[in-house]
Amino acid sequence: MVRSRNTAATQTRKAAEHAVAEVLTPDVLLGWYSTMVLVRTLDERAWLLNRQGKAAILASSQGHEATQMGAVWAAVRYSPSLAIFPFYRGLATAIATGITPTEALLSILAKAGDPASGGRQFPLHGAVMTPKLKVINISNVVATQIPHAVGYALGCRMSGDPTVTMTTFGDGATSEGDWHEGMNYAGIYKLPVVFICENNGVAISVPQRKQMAIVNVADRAAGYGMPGVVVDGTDVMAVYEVVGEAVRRAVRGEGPTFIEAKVVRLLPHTSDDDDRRYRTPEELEDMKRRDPLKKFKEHLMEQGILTAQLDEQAHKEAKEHVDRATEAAEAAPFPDTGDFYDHVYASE
Ligand SMILES: Cc1ncc(C[n+]2csc(CCOP(=O)(O)OP(=O)(O)O)c2C)c(N)n1
Repeated sequence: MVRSRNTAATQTRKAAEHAVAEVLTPDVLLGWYSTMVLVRTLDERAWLLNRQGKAAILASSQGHEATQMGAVWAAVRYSPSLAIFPFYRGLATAIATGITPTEALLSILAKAGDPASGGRQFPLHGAVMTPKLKVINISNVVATQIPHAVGYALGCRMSGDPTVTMTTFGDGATSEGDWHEGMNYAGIYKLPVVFICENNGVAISVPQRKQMAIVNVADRAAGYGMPGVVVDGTDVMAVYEVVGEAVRRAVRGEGPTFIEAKVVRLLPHTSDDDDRRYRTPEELEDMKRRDPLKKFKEHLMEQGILTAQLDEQAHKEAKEHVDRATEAAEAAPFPDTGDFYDHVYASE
């Protein structure tokens, strides 16, 4: 049943909160939509801050949001406890875990209050404990998080900790030895790991067809003795369902799952890249038709859950939220030069 507009607007105001669902009611879906609008608005703002010379470098999550958010929401919903090892494109992952837009911008602007690294790392890199889960390490070094995630899952098993471990990465990461070794180990020991490949079809400028002779990366999972599932990563509800099943499988002690979520990368690889050198305008137009936010909006409107008025409200509130976060982050101090060597050398 669709709740009244006022109630839905209240839900919209809670846009940064988790929307972890028992049942996907219209209210829950509106909450998801508002949070996706918030992340998109934040990502666009971060890009602007980069162009103003205030943010050093960014890897946008635009086009990956449905996979990143649907996966975290399902994992939080179905696991008793969750640890996550994401990759650098994870702004939507970060917000879904409970990191606030202000915290994300403190990191993007390299300010001392950055919860991941105190402003000492690439944006959103480092480790952070959020109320709901542990983000153990976000690193720029492609695929290194995969053996880390598998080792963490092994540690949990050995100490009787029921945590499920999730790791996210791109298609290019599956060309790295680290990925193969991690997958193999998790398969042999049936560790509770959910591997999520956010396949946007390119590793910077290298298309998938030049990386592997198969269409679905998921086919590789069979070689490691685990299920390989392909999902439309631009469909948040589809992602929620398959990740939910993979997490429940891990909780039951049945071992790891590999999920290949087909997504689109709507912006260049990073803010330092010019994708006009390797993507045609027609290709980009085609990708925009698969924009997860646009698709979710159309779906909710078709279902009569979202109205033009609620949509406008969600965008207005997201902009206000991001404006406040930008103001706070811009006003915040940079790290003190005196603690430059902290966490680099042992002090005693
Ligand atoms: C070990 C290592 N090799 C190379 C790089 C440079 N590099 C950064 S991102 C990237 C492409 C990764 O592509 P993919 O895994 O498909 O993720 P995407 O960025 O497309 O989401 C490369 C080669 C790196 N950071 N680390």
